[in-house]
Amino acid sequence: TPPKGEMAYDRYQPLQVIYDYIDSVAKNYPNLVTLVTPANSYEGRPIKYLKISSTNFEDKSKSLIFIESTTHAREWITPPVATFTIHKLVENLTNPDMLERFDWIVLPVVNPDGYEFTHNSTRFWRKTRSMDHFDGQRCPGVDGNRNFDFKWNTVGVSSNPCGETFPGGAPFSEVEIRVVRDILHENLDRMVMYLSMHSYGSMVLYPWGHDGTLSNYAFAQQTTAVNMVKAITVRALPDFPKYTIGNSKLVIGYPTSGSSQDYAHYIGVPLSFTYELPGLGRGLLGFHLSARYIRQVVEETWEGIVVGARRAGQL
Ligand code: ING
Ligand code: ZN
Repeated sequence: TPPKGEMAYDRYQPLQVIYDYIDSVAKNYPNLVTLVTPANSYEGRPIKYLKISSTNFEDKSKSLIFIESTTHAREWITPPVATFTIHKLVENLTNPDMLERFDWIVLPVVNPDGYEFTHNSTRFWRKTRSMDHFDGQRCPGVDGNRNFDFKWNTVGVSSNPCGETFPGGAPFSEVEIRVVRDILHENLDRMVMYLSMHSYGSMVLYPWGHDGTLSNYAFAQQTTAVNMVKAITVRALPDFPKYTIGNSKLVIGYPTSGSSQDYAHYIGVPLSFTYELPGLGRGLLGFHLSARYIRQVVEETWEGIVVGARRAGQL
């Protein structure tokens, strides 16, 4: 039987089940967990995250790690990774150093409107569902991972509002992305690592995405990523794709501007990674990893997070 409160990881869950889980964790562990609902999405759904601390989060005495997922609606393997991280920190603390040494913020669904849309209407929707951008064209949605204010709207974006990588009418036009921005800034002085969960491709990526150059932290980023991937690989299924590591432009093969990974690093987070979690198959099918692999992916990814945290704590 699963430990107290654990969500089911044998199927992909709608938003309400994820939110019920977050709410129940906050209710059952008030000394460890604080639920924050900083804003509602464009369509009015709450955006929820947990602050997790074994001491007092507001003391700001520990280094902090921030994990978010589901900026892109169709990347269904990412919210289970976030809720499983919560589970391992709060309900099943097999790695007590993770709470002794760090406070955590976990935001499982950055884009609740898009996520619900993929469940109720269009499985492979990527963007938000906002309709504010300019005149004429009636296409909803902005690519949240092109909406941050670093090199915004310069490369790797679609100027067409109907495009998958439309960066919005202005930087931070999306309320969902302003939530991520505000978490980064509010906790910047002690944030040692930021993980942005995406799928798919089995990659750990780091800045700079816009031009493929390396930051001053490239050595720490590369060695941390290598260690995270080693830990994942120990637990990985032998016939799953092998993880690759590196600068996002060089590894993925296309430039990106306005990404959260680059923005976080630009404002001063030393270790800022994009995880491309595993997918099988090609094209859109890769976003629809069979639910039988959810538990495998969340458990192996947790191993990577633990090793990354330990490394971040040594910087
Ligand atoms: N991939 C990411 C994207 O937003 C990425 C890859 C993220 C590249 C951050 C560079 C920086 O396109 C997916 N699958 O969303
Ligand atoms: Zn993505």
